[in-house]
Amino acid sequence: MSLRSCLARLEKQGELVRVRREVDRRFELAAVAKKLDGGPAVLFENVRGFSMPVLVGTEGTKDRVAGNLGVKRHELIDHFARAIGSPVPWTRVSDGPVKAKVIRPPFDIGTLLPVPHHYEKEPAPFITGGMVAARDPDSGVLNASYQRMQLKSGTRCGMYIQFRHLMQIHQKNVAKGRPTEVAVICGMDTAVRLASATWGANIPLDLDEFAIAGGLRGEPIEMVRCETVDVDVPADAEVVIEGVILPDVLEPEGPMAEFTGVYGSTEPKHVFEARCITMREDAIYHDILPFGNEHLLMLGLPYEGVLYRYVKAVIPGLHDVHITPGGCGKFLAALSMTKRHDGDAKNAILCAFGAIRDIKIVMVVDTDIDISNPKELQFALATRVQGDRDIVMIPGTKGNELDPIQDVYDYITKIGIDATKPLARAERFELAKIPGYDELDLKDYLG
Ligand SMILES: Cc1cc2nc3c(=O)[nH]c(=O)nc-3n(C[C@H](O)[C@H](O)[C@H](O)COP(=O)(O)O)c2cc1C
Ligand SMILES: [Mn+2]
Repeated sequence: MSLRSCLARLEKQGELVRVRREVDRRFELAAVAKKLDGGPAVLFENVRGFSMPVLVGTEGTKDRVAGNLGVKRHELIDHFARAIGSPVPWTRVSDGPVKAKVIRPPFDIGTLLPVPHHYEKEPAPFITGGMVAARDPDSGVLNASYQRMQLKSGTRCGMYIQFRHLMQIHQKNVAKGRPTEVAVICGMDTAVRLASATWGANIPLDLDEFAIAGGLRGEPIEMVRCETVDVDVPADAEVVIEGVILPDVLEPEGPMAEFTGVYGSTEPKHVFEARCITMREDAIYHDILPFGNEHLLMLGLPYEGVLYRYVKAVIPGLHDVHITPGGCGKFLAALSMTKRHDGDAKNAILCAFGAIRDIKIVMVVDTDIDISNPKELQFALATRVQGDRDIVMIPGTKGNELDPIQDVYDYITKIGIDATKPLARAERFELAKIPGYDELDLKDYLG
């Protein structure tokens, strides 16, 4: 499903609202988006000074993500895990809607695109929904990942790249004294968006994210060659900014309100220099509100697919996984499983830590707990955990640099919590039931 057909679907289902009143891209747009957070997607049709509308929230809830991918909510993780296992390679086409307008320098990105300025202490607008496509110089395989971009003047942006695949690619280029040619893709369907946020133990550098997106979509993504860089981009993207990551320049970047809900620091970061912008005739600018529900889901959902596939390979009793929004979509993983031995839960904890570096707290529960329900997780924590036996701590590990507590101590202490019932006394933890409750229909009793 393309972004355009997704919009039509959301509108039909009453999951899209249009804001026709003029909004300022500085704070006002983000404030409205935050008020609607967790609710419908929103299309800002009238951003002061721009004719291009801004769209936020197409992936705002799990139900919406599932609907966009044409699966049921409970099938999401399995669908994702399957796409990782059976990627569908993309195909090259000669032309596409994204080539309707081709704009060459000189231009000012901030004048052409209604990039919102989200939070108070940010020094400039940030592109938050841009997927950076780049080619690995060794294998030639494309990589895609989100990297935030701070608008500077003209064709220049700051880019914050943590040590994952894009950074590996860039370091290979730097070693040869070359810039990294990239294309920043703004405005795509759920499949490409989620695939671009996929990372973890079973996602190697030579696994093309556009092929994972093809697996999610159930058909190959059609891609077109860029005008000025050796990169391909989806033919039906809304906006593409072509350019290079400079090999030998770092400039101050930030602070930005990050997925942790707090501001990061100002530090020397990479610099992107645009060479060309291509866009659809009536392009939409696709934004992600940092620390919004959509952002946390887009971080957590792809990790759930990776986590499930990785842990399930070793722990067959694994039932379900959930990366909680309260844990910033990265730090807190809940697993439910059927144990054969009491030690199985701790094995699952070790496995989960191995799957994704960013996971800091893993909690394992029995299958009678709904891990997507915070109340049920707290219940398991409150009634099934014996502190001295069930909590393991692994100090001195590397977490995510943007975790404020890692910033303070320079390392992370990972915490594993076995909140499963001890097998020998499982009957002591049986959940009380009322006979007839499940079948009972209140309509028969009221009115
Ligand atoms: C909305 C969003 C914004 C993100 N911003 C950044 C960022 O600014 N820098 C970064 O290093 N990772 C960022 N990430 C995480 C990476 O995009 C993600 O881990 C990706 O899978 C890395 O892929 P790669 O290893 O193929 O490069 C962001 C993720 C999302 C969903
Ligand atoms: Mn990658």
